[in-house]
Amino acid sequence: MTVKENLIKKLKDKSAKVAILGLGYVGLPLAVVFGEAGFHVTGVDPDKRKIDLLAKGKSYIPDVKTEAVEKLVKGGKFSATTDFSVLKDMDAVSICVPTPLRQTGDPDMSFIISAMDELAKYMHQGMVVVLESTTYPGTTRELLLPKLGAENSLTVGEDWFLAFSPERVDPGREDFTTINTPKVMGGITDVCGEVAAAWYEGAIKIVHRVSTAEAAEMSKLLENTFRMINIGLVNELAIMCERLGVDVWEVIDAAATKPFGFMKFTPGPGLGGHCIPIDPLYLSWKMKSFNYNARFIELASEINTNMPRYVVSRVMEGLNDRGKALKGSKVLVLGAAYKPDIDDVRESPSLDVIGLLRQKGALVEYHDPYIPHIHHEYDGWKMDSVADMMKAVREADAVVIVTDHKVYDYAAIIENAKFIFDSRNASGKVVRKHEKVERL
Ligand code: SAJ
Repeated sequence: MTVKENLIKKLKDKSAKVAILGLGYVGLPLAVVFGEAGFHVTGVDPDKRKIDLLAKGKSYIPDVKTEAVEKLVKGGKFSATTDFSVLKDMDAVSICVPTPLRQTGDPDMSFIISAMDELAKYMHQGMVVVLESTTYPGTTRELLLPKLGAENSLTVGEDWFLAFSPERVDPGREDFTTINTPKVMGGITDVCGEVAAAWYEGAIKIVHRVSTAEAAEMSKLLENTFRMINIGLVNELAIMCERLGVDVWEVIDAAATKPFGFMKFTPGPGLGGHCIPIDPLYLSWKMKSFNYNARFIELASEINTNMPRYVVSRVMEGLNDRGKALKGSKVLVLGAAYKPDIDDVRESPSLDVIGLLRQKGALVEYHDPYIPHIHHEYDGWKMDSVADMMKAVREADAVVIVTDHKVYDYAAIIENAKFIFDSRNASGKVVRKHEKVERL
């Protein structure tokens, strides 16, 4: 029996030992899905707090139920450790580590490199490795292949197998989760793709094969670049409509009545999250090495990045129309999270809006039911969410709706506020037009 045949047999009968490197919002759900499919799973993460919680059978990821972790831990199907040496006994390893941007806007590959350097120490014949972290096309072949294979005198596609499979976890989503979201899989060689697909098919409903790791890497970037560019389009449309004196929300709702050939996106104060504002820049960065300027991405990113400044300019105009300068005015920002009804503040445009308001001398407070404290990573300021939101609404010269959390009573906010700038059309759910309210 060849190395490949032996490994495929172990993957199909679930005797293969599985390891997940990185136990965050991607890795932990994946570990649970593989464990519940019958594999023995070992999670590896340098964060001892995570490991200690998992050892007690507790989940720290809202999408992963503690009961699911507890059952797997008690059943001996899942354990977690900070010790990478467990990898010497593993057959199948999935790498689910962050790929953020550096402050310079370039890809930060440090998490992938450190996971890869650890794994390289324990590589052996008969392993399959799948990278899930969103990254630029070529990462799997240019970075992981030489480090994990050649340096260990292992021949890929014969002694070991390497593939890329983009993560598609949307935190908080309940209709599509790890197990029922189709999974794209592309190998360094066709055999690599076959082995990696055989592994994932044992746990995930639909595995969609592509011919190379690069095709899989690129498909993920298309998914999120598509969103970023279309959001940039409607953000620019909002600016054009304001100049034209046309209601952009009415225009978008009208266009969305078209039952085909149109997909609704809505303008906002900018792009937040750890995917949409970041993933496309991995592609444009890579294309620079081919002397190709990804103009769509650059332009959309420029428009989206400018939206916080545009929102502040609109607040300034609204106060001016009411005889007030922004400087010295009390401004309450509603919402710090990057999108409604979640507690994630990563890359949130709220932080930029608040920072710009502070720079212009406004007396700024914020409220977010999910986020009690915020701080600006580069500017260094810190703030606490106000305790009495409605009191702050009454006292503010301007209320800026930046994140349209469902829990807010927008009718009461309109009633108690002097002036509202609404960057999400949250007030539109209550009233189309109101003399106190201006919208993007
Ligand atoms: N946004 C807009 N207008 C829109 C949609 C989004 O301004 O029409 C803003 C949001 O407020 C947020 C940012 O863009 O600040 C990103 O929003 P998002 O809805 O794309 O949410 P994310 O960042 O959680 O994106 C994730 C992605 N999932 C993965 O990468 C696996 C994305 O591919 C999903 O399509 C998206 O969730 C989703 O559909 O919820």
